[in-house]
Amino acid sequence: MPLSQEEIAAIAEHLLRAEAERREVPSLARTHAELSLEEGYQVQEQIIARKLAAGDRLIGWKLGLTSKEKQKAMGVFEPVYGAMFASTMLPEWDVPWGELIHPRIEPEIAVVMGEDLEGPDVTPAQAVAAVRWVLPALEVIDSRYENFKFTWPDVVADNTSTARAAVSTRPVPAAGLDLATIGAVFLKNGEIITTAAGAAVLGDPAIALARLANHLARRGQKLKAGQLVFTGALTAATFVAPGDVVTARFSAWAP
Ligand code: OOG
Ligand code: MG
Repeated sequence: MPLSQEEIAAIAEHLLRAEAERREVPSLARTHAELSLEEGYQVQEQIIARKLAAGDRLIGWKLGLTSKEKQKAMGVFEPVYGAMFASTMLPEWDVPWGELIHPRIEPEIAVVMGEDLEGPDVTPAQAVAAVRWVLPALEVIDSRYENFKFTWPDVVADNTSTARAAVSTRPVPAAGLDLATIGAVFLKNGEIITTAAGAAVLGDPAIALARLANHLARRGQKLKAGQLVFTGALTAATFVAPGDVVTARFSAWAP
């Protein structure tokens, strides 16, 4: 049975409360086994609306579960789309432990749109042509669900675990840059955890960007010039504890 608007709103409230109180909650699959993907996005839209009503600002969007490594790690084999807010962005490269539940960190290629990009039927070539800047980035994800255990609709409802993120202060012009062959080395406390290339993201982050624009079109939205997009982690996320130092080195920015 489809959920009522009241039930959708109640789930959004429940997840926002978990975030505010830094408390993990059981997977919705346990309480709302019937939650559909469409309803997951409706919950996410409620969360976005409530954050904006509380004074936050939408600064862009993200994809998640775009790499095989992430999909295998989380057991969800489809990309997901979520929103990023002014409050998501970290002013310093410091994890605010006291504000989070059980953060994990992952390396991403982020882009800044130079032009609006509106679906449907956006191609990867059109998507990449609308990008102005490319930025190496780290995303701090913090699923509101116990032990990061979620289903596809669950993670969508939870705004795809969005918590915090940081981007490099050294943007590189997108023109002439092949996103698929950007190499990345991901380190924790000086040890290499994983290595990857941009192609880990659905074959090319440009494909991810086109899929995001087409997804947004289905939801009556578009990518706007100036918006930031996180195209999805290149590798599985790493657990972190206070004192850990996580670094991502990207080839386009090699010294
Ligand atoms: C879901 C969010 C995934 C990514 O880049 O793959 C994500 C999660 O793993 O908690 O942000
Ligand atoms: Mg991510």
